[in-house]
Amino acid sequence: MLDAKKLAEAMGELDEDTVVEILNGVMEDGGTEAQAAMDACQAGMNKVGDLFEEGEYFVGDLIYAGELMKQAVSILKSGLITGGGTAMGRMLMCTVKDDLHDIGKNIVISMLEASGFEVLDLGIDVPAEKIVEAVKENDIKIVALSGVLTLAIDSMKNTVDALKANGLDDVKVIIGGAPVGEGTAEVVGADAWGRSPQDTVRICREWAA
Ligand code: B12
Repeated sequence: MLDAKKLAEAMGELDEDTVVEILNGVMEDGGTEAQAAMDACQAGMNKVGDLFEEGEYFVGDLIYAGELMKQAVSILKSGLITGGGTAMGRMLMCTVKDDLHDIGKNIVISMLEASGFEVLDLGIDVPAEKIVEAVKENDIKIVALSGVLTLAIDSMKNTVDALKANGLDDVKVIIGGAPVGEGTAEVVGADAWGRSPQDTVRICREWAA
């Protein structure tokens, strides 16, 4: 049985041994609690963010936290994957300009791929023009934009504006990441927003159907 509180605390304290031990235990038990474990890891990451803001952690700790989270995702991956691997077509995803965070993006991409999408991953810090170019070149109909910094909202808006300015109004855009919430899609001009990888999969599958 997963001890979510202990896992979140271990993640927040960057206690790699305990995190890995708990996660391996979850997978040895069949992986049914993989999503709950992922949520606990994310709660731990929030703690890391708080400690960084309070001046207790430094950028080195954020980098270490990022590596630990990547390790967590790789251990839990097969348990997070939801069924439905029929071919859903190609889409594009990236982290928007000026934002270098990619852990959330990579989790979302793993889930999209597991649900049958072929995802063109443009990486991090991607300017609007590069997204427009890739959409045109690859005849993309769905774009997913990720961003964790508050300033990512501006970059998302610039991207949607650039798509429209290039006549790509029929391209569906979904946005997500920590600063994105109710009402952000409207501000940005996106078609939808999502809180989780599961939201992204559900919405993109509806669009691709
Ligand atoms: C790890 C980390 C880093 C690592 C990133 C490593 C990497 N490869 O990504 C490094 C060290 C590089 C880093 C750098 C910085 N960081 Co940082 N970082 C974090 C930290 C601790 C965790 C982020 C994370 O990975 N979370 C876990 C993932 C899984 O969550 P997520 O990204 O939100 O994604 C989930 C959902 O949002 C959703 N989702 C994500 N994308 C999408 C997309 C769609 C379409 C949908 C539907 C859903 C969706 O699904 C995901 C899975 O559930 C956060 C603190 C926090 N509480 O988040 C700070 C944080 C984001 N960082 C912060 C800051 C300030 C910085 C720096 C400026 C620090 C500095 N002084 O240099 C730099 C900025 C660099 C830049 N230009 O981007 C601030 C941002 C403040 C703000 N509001 O703008 C935070 C909040 C810390 C804090 N509390 O101060 N950081």
